[in-house]
Amino acid sequence: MIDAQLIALRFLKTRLQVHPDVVRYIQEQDNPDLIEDIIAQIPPDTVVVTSKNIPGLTATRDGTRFLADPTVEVISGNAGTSGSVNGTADYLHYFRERYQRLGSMIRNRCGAMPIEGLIRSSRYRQEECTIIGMVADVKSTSNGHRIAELEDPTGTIAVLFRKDRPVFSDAERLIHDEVVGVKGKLSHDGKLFFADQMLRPDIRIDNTPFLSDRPGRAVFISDLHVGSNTFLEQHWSRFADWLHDEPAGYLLIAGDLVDGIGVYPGQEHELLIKNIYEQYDRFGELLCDLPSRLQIIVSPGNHDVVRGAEPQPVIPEQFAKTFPKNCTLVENPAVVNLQGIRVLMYHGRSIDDMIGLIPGASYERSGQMMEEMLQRRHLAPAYGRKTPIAAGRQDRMIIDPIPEILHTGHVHVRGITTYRGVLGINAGTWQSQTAFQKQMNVNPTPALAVTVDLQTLRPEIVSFN
Ligand code: D5M
Ligand code: FE
Ligand code: ZN
Repeated sequence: MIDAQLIALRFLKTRLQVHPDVVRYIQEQDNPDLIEDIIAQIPPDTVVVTSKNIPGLTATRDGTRFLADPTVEVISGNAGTSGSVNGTADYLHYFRERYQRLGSMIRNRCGAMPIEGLIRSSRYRQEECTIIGMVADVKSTSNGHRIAELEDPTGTIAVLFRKDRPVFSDAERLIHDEVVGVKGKLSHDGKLFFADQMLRPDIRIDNTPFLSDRPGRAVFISDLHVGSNTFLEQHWSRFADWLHDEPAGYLLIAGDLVDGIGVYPGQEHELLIKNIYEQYDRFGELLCDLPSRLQIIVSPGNHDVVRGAEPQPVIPEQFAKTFPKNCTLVENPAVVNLQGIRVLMYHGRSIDDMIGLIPGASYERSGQMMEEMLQRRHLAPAYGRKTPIAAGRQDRMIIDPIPEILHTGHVHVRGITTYRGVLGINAGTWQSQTAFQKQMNVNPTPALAVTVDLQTLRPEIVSFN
């Protein structure tokens, strides 16, 4: 494999900086001539070499689009699709499917060997090869290296990521149950695999978002927590007034519509509306006060009345009696199509788990958390922690197709990011800090909305503080 530092140095010699994505791409291609090809075709005045400078790479869009007009098309996450789990057979199917689908995204970029075949034969010892596995376990050694147990349908192997290798920064962010490829060499005795490089399913570096061919604006929010005494009703009414003059066609709400009942200890002392039906009635009234031209898309979160296990079903009819007609109820997660722009809505409970597992991750950086999801092509990689997942036959948490926009919530902290052409939006909350959040050291950024122009995908933050 070509050393990352050598690649960077070669570009520096030509007074060029190089984006880490390009370094990674050159390493994956394992073609040293590519560096000279890039340099030969660099336009003058270039400072940083990006994926646009790689010859032969052209803008790639994921799939074809059918332009839903004027209504919103729900691609996945329609009512009644969350399903139940039927015993261990479904559970096994779930993980096999997760492995196959995420593994095939990696296999497209490298030829991988089955783990069992690799261990059995002595032929491959000390030869560079690639394996693809699900992380069954991962921990640090007493010397500060990282060791992971990778599992594929044929077998398992211990993989060592040395702390003095560039691959270590990827290995530090390994999460249980994610699927990764590892390039490296098997030890003499066939018991340990030494990793040189890690490949995640990821988004292609030439991924280019679809743009709407006609004007359109969408507004993104989440986490209203109606019914809580910390719901910011005055800020909300300012938002409602603003919407009357804003030429937006769509309003998307990514969960925690109401505060719910009995969600956290002592919640009853912080509820203004202590009846769950009345909480949804009030939420519906708030939506009715918004302009009727809006298409409103509503998905649930962990405070909502539906089961906590993801995918979460749509808000049941008996709670949605006051909701306006221009309101579409979807599951969590869901993919919706707005004028060809695909939006993946996910409340974001898994962010709690990722913050505990990824060094340096924090609630302040919700944008980075969305990048971590996109790199793993999975909304909730770690199974069996704080995020309950209903392991039905299909893994609905896999990020496929690639959306133009990933819309999350839950953390109550605003975050906006663009990762390989995908716009990540977390608009924060409409609830001020609760006593519980104070205790947890969560510092919310309330009363913000994010608007996106569907012709440019440019986001803008609007504050109602
Ligand atoms: O989550 C609101 C915020 O509070 C979000 O940043 C996660 C955080 N939170 C929620 N529950 C917990 C627990 N149990 N530990 C630590 N942090 C937590 P919401 O879903 O609106 O309550
Ligand atoms: Fe919330
Ligand atoms: Zn939440």
